[in-house]
Amino acid sequence: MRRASTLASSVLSRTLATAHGGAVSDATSLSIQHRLLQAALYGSRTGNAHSQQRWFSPLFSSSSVKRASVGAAGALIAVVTATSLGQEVYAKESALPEAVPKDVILYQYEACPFCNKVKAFLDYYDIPYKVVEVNPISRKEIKWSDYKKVPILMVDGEQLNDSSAIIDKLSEKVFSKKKADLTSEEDEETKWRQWVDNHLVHVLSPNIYRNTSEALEAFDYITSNGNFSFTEKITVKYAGAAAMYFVSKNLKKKYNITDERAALYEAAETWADSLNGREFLGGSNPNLADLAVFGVLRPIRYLRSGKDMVEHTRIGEWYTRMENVVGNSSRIKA
Ligand SMILES: N[C@@H](CCC(=O)N[C@@H](CS)C(=O)NCC(=O)O)C(=O)O
Repeated sequence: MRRASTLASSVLSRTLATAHGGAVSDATSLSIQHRLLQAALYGSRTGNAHSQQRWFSPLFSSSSVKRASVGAAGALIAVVTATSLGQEVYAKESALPEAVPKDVILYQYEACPFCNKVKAFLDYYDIPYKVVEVNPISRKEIKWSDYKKVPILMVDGEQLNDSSAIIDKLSEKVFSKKKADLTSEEDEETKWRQWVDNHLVHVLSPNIYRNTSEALEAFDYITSNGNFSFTEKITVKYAGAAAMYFVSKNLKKKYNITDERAALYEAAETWADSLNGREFLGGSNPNLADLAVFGVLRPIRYLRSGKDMVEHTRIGEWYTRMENVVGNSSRIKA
């Protein structure tokens, strides 16, 4: 009990530091965001079959996907991906086998938007990866690292930090692309990737933390999911609910958001406009910006906020195309 109250005060004090603009604000709020997201995701009951499968059994799903190689060009192979439900068919790009790193390990929180951004890239390009789920309170799984956030990606023994930097580095490795050789399409891609990091991710937290019912639904569920000890599970449920109040208010102030749902809808509409009639920002295939937007939205898509977003904006069709083209996870057993 004593340990529980110590944990509670630790979670709460980290959160209060956030609420008062302390130095740990982003790290703390995102840590708690992870817990909330994870809980709410697993608690989601009305998501479509595709997403349910992804979140409830992401590993080794027997393939409902038919893939047929339709030729190789340069470093890329186009692969046709079709779901067993006979949904739309999209060309999927894969790295040539010899360019794929042999040993990839992702240190992550299951529902962290930045981690999901990296996973969207790995899944889309069929790069096999193992996952180490980090305990967000002790972070003992990354004790060995000087960098204390997730995602951390180990690629054939090399440590890569920060989602966008990880994706840049992986793209270079797998596609031999240099940033200096940007075409105008890649310029657009860069601009929108920055929009994801500088704007979109900041709109997500206030929506997820919006009110006690959304938060409590999530925290109820989190007590039975995630990488937490027994004591932590009990503690996080109560300390987390209290913490949410402060985190949510602080984040709204920090990012100048008055109506969080309106801000989310506006971001979704802005993204829909950016497509300008194209299937993806990248044209007939997703580019890194498509993957970034999809990755950070994936954890919230089947929460109340994500459902509201799809119901009230034009982002839904693009999102469904992304689900189809990204396909099953390329995660392998650790
Ligand atoms: N800019 C980083 C942000 C990473 C980040 O803030 N991750 C959060 C989890 S969503 C984190 O690890 N926070 C530290 C903590 O939980 O203590 C990225 O894009 O990877």
